[in-house]
Amino acid sequence: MQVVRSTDHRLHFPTGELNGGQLVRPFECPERWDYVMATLADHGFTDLVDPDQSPTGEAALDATLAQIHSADYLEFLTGAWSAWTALGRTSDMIPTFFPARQGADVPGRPDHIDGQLGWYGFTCDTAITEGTWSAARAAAALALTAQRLVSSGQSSAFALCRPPGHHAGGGYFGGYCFLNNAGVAAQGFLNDGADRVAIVDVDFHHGNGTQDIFYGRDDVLFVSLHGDPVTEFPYFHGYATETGSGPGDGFNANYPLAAGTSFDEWSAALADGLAKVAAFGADALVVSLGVDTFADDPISSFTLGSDDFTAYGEMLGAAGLPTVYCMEGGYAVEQIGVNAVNVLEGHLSAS
Ligand code: SP5
Ligand code: ZN
Repeated sequence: MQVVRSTDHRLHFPTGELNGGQLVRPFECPERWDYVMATLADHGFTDLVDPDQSPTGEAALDATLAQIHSADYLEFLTGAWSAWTALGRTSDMIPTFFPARQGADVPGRPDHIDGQLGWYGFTCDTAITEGTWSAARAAAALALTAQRLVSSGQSSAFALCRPPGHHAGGGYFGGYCFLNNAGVAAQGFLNDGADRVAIVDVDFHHGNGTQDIFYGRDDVLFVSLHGDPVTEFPYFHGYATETGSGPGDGFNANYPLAAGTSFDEWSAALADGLAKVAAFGADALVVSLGVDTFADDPISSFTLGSDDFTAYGEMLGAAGLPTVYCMEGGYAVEQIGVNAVNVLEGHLSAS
């Protein structure tokens, strides 16, 4: 399996994250990438690929981003840091002010950058820094490059995305995410001729951004297994009652699971989700690969052990679909390499 990666991820590293009322060192940190790379090397994943950042590649990325994010949101991300520093500010950008009720009654986007941060951001756990836009673009380029490899005949590929993407919606950032990398890969498959694409999100947190992007569409089936939003981030979405809207009704499947969920219960939900993928008749599969379901993850509450990651990688591989894996969360930093690589090895042994 080829691995698409870029050192540009280092351009994004905020100094702090607001967690439980305190500014802490971000859980989503650059060392995560180092541990995954080191474990990949140890396990013989040595076919490393650069993202396509040629002018053609960049143009393809822009075209695909425009299909899943709004133009005004992309423009905001592009210019956010200059708008911030124009005020003489030098610290990381963290949203402070939000429209009540998600802006339902707000006449329009404010002009001040502080207002825009709350307009486009939905959390205070995610800061924008000088290099965030470049890093987020590079991560999305990894996803698109991995998809291109698979559409051109590889059976699977791994995009080592950082920052992650599944909390980024059509017009918002948060949950450490800015651009929806898995959404880019899914849209890329459709653009290259697939009729139906399934996204299976195994990150501990609900992929609210991916759900948002594809909620009204019937060409992308979204399946997410996650901590029950009654008690877990992102709190406001991820309920089983959210099944899609309009033509997308029936193409969104959420599996909220209680704190303490074991691998037996979790894998039963995955089996159910994969049966939906099979019934849907997907031409390709995108996996939002967060490994924060691990028992020792510092911000999550499931109980998977490292061997369980191999077991569910086999289930994903047995689906027999052309597959792109996009890295999402996982914050037990020293174990995220082995957990992620176990999934890839499980996939390869079963496909
Ligand atoms: C990509 C991804 O995994 N993003 C997750 C963002 C979660 N940020 C908020 C974390 C809230 C943690 N609450 C800790 C509760 C400890 N039991
Ligand atoms: Zn997560």
